[in-house]
Amino acid sequence: MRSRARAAALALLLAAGPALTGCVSALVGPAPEETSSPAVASPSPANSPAASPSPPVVAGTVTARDFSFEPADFTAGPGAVVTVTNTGTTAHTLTAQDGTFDTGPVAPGATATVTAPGQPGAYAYLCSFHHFMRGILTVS
Ligand SMILES: [Cu+2]
Repeated sequence: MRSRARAAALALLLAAGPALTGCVSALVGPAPEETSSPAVASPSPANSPAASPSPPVVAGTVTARDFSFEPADFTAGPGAVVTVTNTGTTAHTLTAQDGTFDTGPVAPGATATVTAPGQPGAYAYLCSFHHFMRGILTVS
């Protein structure tokens, strides 16, 4: 286990966070769902029409891998839905530190969603299994 080296790599990834924010803005923007994206492939089994009268807009996608989020820092509109895809080989969660949102365990290869808080602000989150996996969801 070369966890020390891994931690160093993670630190580098986190340092790159602000640079990644630009990418997310593009994701979060008004861009209509383009069918060309190979990563989308969402079968959405939980397509319950009775659930919500006005479905919130899709804000973007975060990837949880071993052992970081990409992008770690991202922006979503109030109440927007963020899709979390786990491309790693172990389960991860995307959990607000204040408990506002939580995917619960996301198995390798699985996808989950969280709903961004309705109140603008910066919400720190982490993986409840690996507390060094962290990021910030900015609601604005
Ligand atoms: Cu994790």
